Amino acid sequence: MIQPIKVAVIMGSDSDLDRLKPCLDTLRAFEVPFEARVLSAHRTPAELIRFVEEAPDANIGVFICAAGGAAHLAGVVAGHTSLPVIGIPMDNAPLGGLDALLATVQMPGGVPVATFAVGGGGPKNAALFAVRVLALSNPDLAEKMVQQRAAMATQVLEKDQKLQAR
Ligand code: RP5
Repeated sequence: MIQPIKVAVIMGSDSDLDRLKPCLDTLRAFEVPFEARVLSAHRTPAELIRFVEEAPDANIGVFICAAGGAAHLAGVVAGHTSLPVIGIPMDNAPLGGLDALLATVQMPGGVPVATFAVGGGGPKNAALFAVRVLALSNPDLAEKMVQQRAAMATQVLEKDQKLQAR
């Protein structure tokens, strides 16, 4: 039996977990299997690299990496894999996330990290982007994505009608 491709969600600390809830909830909503791990580019470098190198054997197809402060997690992962890497800068450090945004997004040419917004829709959009990557080879997932977009549009139009009826 063909195993579904998984998403690896790596966070630099368990203090990132609450902010990642919209990301994990979105993956659950699409019934995308994922593995969530706390692994740090700085505190557990050897374990992180081992996990990244073993990922293809674990049927992992996409990485989502969330870190704050000196957020090197996504970049280090991207340097050790050819799989797509998505970065989410966390805003739980004293500089409010700008530090993490710059550390995540300013990658050298040749080592891409698809970087999403600090706070707001960032964690959710990171998950939706991972779903879109997997949907390229999964027609069921592609159909769910179409349905999700239609449902979102319906919700907005309902709100518009309510506003006009006031
Ligand atoms: C980063 O440092 C983590 O991703 C986290 O966002 C931040 C603070 O970590 P803790 O000191 O709360 O463990 O590596």
